[in-house]
Amino acid sequence: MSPLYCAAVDLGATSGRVIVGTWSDHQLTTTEVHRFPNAIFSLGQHDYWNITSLWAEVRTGLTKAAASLPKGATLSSVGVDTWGVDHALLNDEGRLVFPTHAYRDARTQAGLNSLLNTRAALARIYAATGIPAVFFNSSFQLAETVASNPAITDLATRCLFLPDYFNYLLSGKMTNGFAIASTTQLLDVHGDDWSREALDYFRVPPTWLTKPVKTGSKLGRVKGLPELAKTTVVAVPGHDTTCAYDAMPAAPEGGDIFLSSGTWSLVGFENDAPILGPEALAARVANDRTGRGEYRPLVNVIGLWLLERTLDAFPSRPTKDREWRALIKAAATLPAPKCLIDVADPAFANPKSMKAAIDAHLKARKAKPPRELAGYMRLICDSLGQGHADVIQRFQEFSGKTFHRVLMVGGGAKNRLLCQATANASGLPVHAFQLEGSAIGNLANQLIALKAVKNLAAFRASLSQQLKPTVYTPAG
Ligand code: LFR
Repeated sequence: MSPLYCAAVDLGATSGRVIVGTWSDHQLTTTEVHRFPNAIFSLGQHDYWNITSLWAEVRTGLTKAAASLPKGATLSSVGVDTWGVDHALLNDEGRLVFPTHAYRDARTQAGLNSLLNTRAALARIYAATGIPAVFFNSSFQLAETVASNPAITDLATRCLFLPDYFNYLLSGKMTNGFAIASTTQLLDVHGDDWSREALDYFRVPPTWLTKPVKTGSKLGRVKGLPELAKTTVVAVPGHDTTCAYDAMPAAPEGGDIFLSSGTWSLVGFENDAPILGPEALAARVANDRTGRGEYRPLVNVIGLWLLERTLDAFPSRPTKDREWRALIKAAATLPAPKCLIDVADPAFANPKSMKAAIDAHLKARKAKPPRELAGYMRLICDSLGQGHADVIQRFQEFSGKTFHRVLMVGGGAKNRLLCQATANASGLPVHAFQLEGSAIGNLANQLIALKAVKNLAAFRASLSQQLKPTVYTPAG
């Protein structure tokens, strides 16, 4: 059979990429054809995404993707995944009628506090949606938009989450995708449609949303890019974390806990049922869903955002691979910090200076801040390792499962200090895979939709044969 070519558009909060997947002889090979930085920008009191420039980068990437193919070959399909929760408000013509805020904007604080302070409502919304009250939820964002701009309910007729919006720009079709819908705190945790109760509580007009479509739906051919005129837009799980989890070379018999380590550390697993109740709510368990509708309980641990933002305070921050390796080596030779930071402290969500926030946190615990960058690196890796282990422990208690391995993907899987700290704190071997998890999961879902691969289990089996992890065994 001749090879099949697909393009994955994978947009993250700090960088985006377009990757071409070639499926040939039951194996996937990938080529990154375009990579670009992404960042939140502030205007006045608020934080936004630059949607126009992201769209320009997507177009550039797809043009490069088409140009990278052998003569006469075409891209069969394209799929888009992005970070969760953020969205675009549109009118019927598809015009943007409100700026696209970034989820770290502090505008949600008042709504969040009000829900956190009303115990009965908090429990009710968790029971209805399976999503805990976290500052970035689309629910709080939309509630704030409606409350502070009441005219928006006349101006906007549709709410598309970011992967839905890019799917629309590509195909001309407005849909809400299932996986991304499950990140909003507005989807019914027991069903496959929106939760009337949550929409009412947050005052989100139900007409803004349509019943979410599952992964694999074909949205039509790409419009406006002549090189891709024959390419089909496939609704993949629009949420990057869902795609990354789909790319986990998991054992078919279970026993694996997943860690997608990037800006966030996303610790979770696949389960037959949601994990609900007061303890799960207190532990901030988010019952995200796969693109097929299964449950994927997970906890957001703050992740390498801690490090990314701490580096802002150091002009000598590493940029090249060699410099990163030297920093990790220096951090590894330092003695283990006497006092770790509690990575669940909300003070680390979006401070003006991360270094100052860490120093203040340590001071409050009567501990001394590190003296140099390597010390911060060591402190952050060890503290994140402990944060990962705490979540794994809670998940074992909640689910009654015993996990045997941690499967780790994402940028953090390259950081041996972080991998080892996670193994040590959890007491489980960490299998770290060098793979662009989100893009690979995005491609896997396209191949399944194109019927080149039977199902996810078949894809994972083929990936397991192809990949060799680095294994970190717990010390001691
Ligand atoms: C990771 C991620 C997380 C989500 C966070 C905010 O990129 O998608 O899963 O909780 O971004 O959207």
